Amino acid sequence: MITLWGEGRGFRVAWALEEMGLPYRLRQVDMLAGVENDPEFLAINPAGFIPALQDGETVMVESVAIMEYLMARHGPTPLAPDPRDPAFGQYQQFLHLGEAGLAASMFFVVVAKILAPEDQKDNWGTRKAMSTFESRRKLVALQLAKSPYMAGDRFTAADISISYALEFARRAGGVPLTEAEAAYLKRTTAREGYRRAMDKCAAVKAWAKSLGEDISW
Ligand SMILES: N[C@@H](CCC(=O)N[C@@H](CS)C(=O)NCC(=O)O)C(=O)O
Repeated sequence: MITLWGEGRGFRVAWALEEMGLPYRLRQVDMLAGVENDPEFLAINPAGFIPALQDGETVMVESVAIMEYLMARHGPTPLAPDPRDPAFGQYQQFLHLGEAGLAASMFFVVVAKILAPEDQKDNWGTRKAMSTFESRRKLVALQLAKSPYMAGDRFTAADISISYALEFARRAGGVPLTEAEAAYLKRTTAREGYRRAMDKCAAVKAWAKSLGEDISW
């Protein structure tokens, strides 16, 4: 049985698992209580961040890498286009840009907003993180002007990666979405796989509910 450790970016992994119809259990990791109090989790990821995945002998971290692992090990799946598909380059680009360009940049804006001393909340580093997020976001806007999904006309794991990042920016960073982004999220989050992942990820679901999102499915 596959075990997913932690929500947060683990939501991407839960969504991919649901889309693929793979059975798994979600082991909650309470980051606020402090991972130093969770030796079972530290044995899985000694670096102490979420998510992590355990699949038999395989233990790994990094949400996008975990999705790539699941699609390769347990696929084939329509979530990953064939490497000879003309859309493969765009797919790979947005799969990684969702984390490396968008969520990773926004993460530093959000933690500064929540945890930094007042005079450090808006410093050079947080402004740079925000401008990096905004520059990568332009590529998403250009893609959405051309096609409904990141890899063209069908939903792929790149959309899981990008949708997570946009939702994180909106929910945690207070970033207002453009009309095109909102319409895109309406498409991607209407999927059964997203809804099942939300039902599994109790903390993400409670957070969305507290923000007044319509999660009545
Ligand atoms: N690039 C990583 C980011 C992992 C990450 O930063 N996770 C956050 C929660 S979503 C975390 O555990 N932060 C605490 C820390 O880094 O110590 C991924 O995509 O999995």
